[in-house]
Amino acid sequence: MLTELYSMDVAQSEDTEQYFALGNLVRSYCAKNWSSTNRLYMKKEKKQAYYFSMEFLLGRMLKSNLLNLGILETVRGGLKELGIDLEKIVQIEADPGLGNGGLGRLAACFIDSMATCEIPGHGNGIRFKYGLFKQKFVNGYQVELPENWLQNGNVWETRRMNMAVTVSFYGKVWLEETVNGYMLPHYENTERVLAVPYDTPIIGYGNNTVNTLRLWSAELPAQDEAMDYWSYIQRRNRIESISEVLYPDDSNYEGRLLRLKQEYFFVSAGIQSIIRHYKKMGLSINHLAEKVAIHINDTHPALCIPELMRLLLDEEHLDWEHAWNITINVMSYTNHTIMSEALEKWPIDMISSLLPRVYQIISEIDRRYVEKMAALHSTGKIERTRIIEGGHVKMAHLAIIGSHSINGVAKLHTAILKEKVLHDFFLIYPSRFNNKTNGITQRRWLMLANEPLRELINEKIGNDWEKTLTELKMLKAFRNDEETLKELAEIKRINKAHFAEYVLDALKIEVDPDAIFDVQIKRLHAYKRQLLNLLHILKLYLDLKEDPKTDIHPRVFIFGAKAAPSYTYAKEIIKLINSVAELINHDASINNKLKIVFIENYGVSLAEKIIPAADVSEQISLASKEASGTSNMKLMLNGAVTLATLDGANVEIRDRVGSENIIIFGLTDKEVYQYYQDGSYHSHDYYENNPVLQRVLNTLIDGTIPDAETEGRDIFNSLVNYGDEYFVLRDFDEYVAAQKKIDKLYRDPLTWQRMALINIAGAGVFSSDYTVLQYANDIWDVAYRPDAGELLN
Ligand code: 26W
Repeated sequence: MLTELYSMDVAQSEDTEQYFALGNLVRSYCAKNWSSTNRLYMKKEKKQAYYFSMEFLLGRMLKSNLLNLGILETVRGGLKELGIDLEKIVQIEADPGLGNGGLGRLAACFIDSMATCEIPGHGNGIRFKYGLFKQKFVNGYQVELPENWLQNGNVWETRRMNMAVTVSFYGKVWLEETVNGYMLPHYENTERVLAVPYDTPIIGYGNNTVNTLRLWSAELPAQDEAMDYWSYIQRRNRIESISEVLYPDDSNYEGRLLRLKQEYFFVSAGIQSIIRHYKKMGLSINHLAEKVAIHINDTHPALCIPELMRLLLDEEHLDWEHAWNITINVMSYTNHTIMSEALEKWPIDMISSLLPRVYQIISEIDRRYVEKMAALHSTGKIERTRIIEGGHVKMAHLAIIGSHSINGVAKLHTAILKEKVLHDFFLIYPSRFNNKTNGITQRRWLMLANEPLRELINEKIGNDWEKTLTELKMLKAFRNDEETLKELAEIKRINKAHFAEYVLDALKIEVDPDAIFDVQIKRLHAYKRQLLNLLHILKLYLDLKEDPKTDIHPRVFIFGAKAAPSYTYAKEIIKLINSVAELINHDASINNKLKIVFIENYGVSLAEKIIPAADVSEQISLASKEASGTSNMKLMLNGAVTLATLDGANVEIRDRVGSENIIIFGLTDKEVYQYYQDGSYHSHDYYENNPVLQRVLNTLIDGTIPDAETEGRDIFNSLVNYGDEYFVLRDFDEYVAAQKKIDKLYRDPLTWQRMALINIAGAGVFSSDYTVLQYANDIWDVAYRPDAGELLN
């Protein structure tokens, strides 16, 4: 392959050529299974599920492809014989950061699991030219740089020009009755965009299934090239910008036209290509819902609903009732957040001028909804739930009204949707609501990221768990086996030493692998409360300053977090953490008892390094706000002990490991809602009445923290004087007490390792294999691996 690609032999080649040669080999190795999977699906007319997601946060693919193909060890060994280190060449691959956080990574775990569980399921999204911005710290401030991940090419994708489709924007539309009585739309002056698919094979683990991730790129259609030069360039730039950048917002709605264009672009292209493919099987459009399921990952692809209606009405000439029936049966929707600032709603003017025909259809869906509900529900409820209201189109309402299934992502989250956030809808459509607790793939997050742990587990209980993760429960038999617990400790120590090397190399910070590695890795958001973590660190710092003999086990606090570039408050928190790190890491009197490591540019590849090295998993969001969380699952699977509020999936983690093996603190969701109801939270009182907390908060404004005056002051005010929206001060004491407990437990190594072991043993239910099987069974009604049925509880 090296010779074919680069006309050189191994001795002459460098890492980059070796990486691309190997990548090409792997791709051709799976090519046969890829086409035979497609042929099989076609021949058997298998129902297909399509996961529509704005984001797929894939991470590097070379090793996961090798693992799933079952040739990781063979290739590693073969390369070694040639004097090549696999670990070195996998680093060459750009980490495709086509997602912000949890939602995008979930989509990536799901497509891996669908292929593994032999579910005919594929991803559909956008081939962003630039991934999520690259984060750099300059003087402690976050600076965003472009992430040009495609610069050196992408071995995994195949451009399929013959499958390109056209997506139309703008223009005028009017309806005209044809001789056979159809109302047909006529379009004038539309802007046409060519959507070109790039397909990536998604390889199942230990089987012959290879599904497809189809990502769309926006290009100028060929016939438009006959224009004058400058108009051509301008138009090309405008069109190509559609698939250029991923919006860096997480849980924050940005009402921008380009974003709406992106959403319609991949929705329309995806649905057109699904229908085209469906029709190739020669089936009548009337049976579409028997062969196709479309999943809407958060509201970003909610235009799937009017777009499918448009195609069924205008192209297939179905009548409204019939088309609507099909649409509801095809569509299902997952909600990923209850944060009101994340709820997408588009101004009528924007959507009606960009997508005139789609807007007509949305209006008609809304009109019929109101009409139908009038006899059944109060006007108040109808007004609160209709799609078009207050000059906006509410995307969540559209998604709910047009889907047969609406799910939350953890038990608590789904309960809150039913009882609070979507209560009106729950009363209207009770049977549509269901829960699907998130999951993670054990292949990337244990088998690849933590090879020593994988080996130890295999030694103890065999390798059935690799296919059936709940088998990890067998580890419980070793809970009192000192030898196993010590081996577990050794592995953690190795992983920590490994990560410490990276930290020294990349950040020039020396950390002690015998310290507690306390990890909070997730997007920076006020509700996730990185600030609570920081206030506790400041408390320890003050304790040590006051009495250097304060008895605490040394700690390394590890943060990884990007802030949305427009989220000023989150960026201030980043600067503050970095300033506190400056202060503490360079204070000799602290005697290395505290260190702060804020990893730059946190993403999938860094997560793979950090998670195996973690002792403590910080999951400290304000109860009710974190829909599920998935880093909590990855960290537990790698033997970290969770320090958590009863939020999202933390509740289910507690149920699995028992209260003795997780440290829970803080308000419950019920208490939070109670506070909202009686408006009785006054953060200022906590500042006034709690001297320890007061002393800690004062460091934000009294010059203790270097070079962060403005940030310190703003953050102080937000907590003390402006109401402390996320109850940081309220939960402070309980958090400090919980951290003390961690300190004590850690100093008893056997007890600690027993907790770690029980966490690993209990993590089995959080495999995304189970999650996707439940989607396949309960929502999509598609087939799956015959022996997987028993995995569904
Ligand atoms: C429109 C802007 C925008 C962008 C992204 C709004 C909302 C989002 C996502 C829904 C944010 C997100 O990633 N949510 C996370 O989804 C994970 C997977 O279900 C959950 O585990 C996290 O708790 C949730 O915050």
